[in-house]
This record gives sequence, structure tokens and C-alpha cells, in this order.
Amino acid sequence: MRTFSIVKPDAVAAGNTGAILQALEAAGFRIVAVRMVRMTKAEAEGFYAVHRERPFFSSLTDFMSSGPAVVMALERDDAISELRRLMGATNPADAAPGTIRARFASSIEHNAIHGSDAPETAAFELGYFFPGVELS
Ligand code: 3AN
Repeated sequence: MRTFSIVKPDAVAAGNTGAILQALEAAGFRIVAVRMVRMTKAEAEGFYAVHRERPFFSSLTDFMSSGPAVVMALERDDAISELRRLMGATNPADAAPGTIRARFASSIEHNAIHGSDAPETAAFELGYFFPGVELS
């Protein structure tokens, strides 16, 4: 099974891309597809359309289009839930020790990594950046 992930602009700018990819591979994820992108504001708004009513939508899409990010299709057993576990809580202050957000995130917005939260969002998000790469 596959999921979709992003090394966010804060982590790329901080030089943590390699360490995050290494943590993903060490946890058994295979990188099926990977690409560096510089999202436009409109692309970030389309990607996060489910959050468009949230108060942080404008700030989030500004941040996600502020610099290069690394988009990935990842594969392993229980990929969606295992990636969420490895990422840690959205707010790094609540993230369990050793998780990617505990190690690399600096705030609830600048939180280093994105991972799809359900099969439906994973299918949408994979298709958004990797047309032709399917969920399984
Ligand atoms: P997750 O990334 O853990 O799935 P969501 O889906 O609740 O979290 O939020 C999507 C993204 O929106 C988060 N990764 C984070 O960057 C940002 N975000 C969530 N809550 C806030 C908040 N209260 N203030 C600013 N940004 C937020």
C-alpha cells in the first residue's frame, strides 16, 4: 500500500531532507517516486483545499509555496497509519520523542513533513503530484 508525503519547505531550507528520507527508509518505506517542487500559491491552495475554511489556510498556503519542497510516493505495509506514527503529532510540542516532527519541526505550521491522513486523501494527493501513481 502507498501513501503521499512532503518534506516541507522549512525542513528543506534547514538541510534536513536527507535525514528525513533516511528516517523514512529506516522505518521500512520504499520511495516509489520523488520530486522537488516549488509550489505556486494556487497549487498549494488546490492541494490543501480541504482546509480552505480553516483560519490558518492563507498562512499555510503562503508557507507551502515559500520555497522548495520534496514530494514523495511511499510504499510499505499500513503505509498511511505507519507514516502518521513516524511523523508524530501535528504540533511538535506534542510529538513523541524520536518522531520526525519531534526531531525536525519548529512549530505547528513549520512542522517538517506532511503525510496523507486517509486512503481518500492519499489517492487525491498522489494524483495531484504524480499522475499515474496509484494507491496500491
Ligand atoms: P497534519 O499535517 O498532522 O495532518 P492537519 O491536517 O490538521 O495536520 O493540518 C494540516 C497542516 O496545517 C499541518 N501540517 C500544519 O502545517 C497546518 N496547521 C494545522 N493546524 C494549524 C494551526 N493551528 N496553525 C497553523 N497551522 C496549522
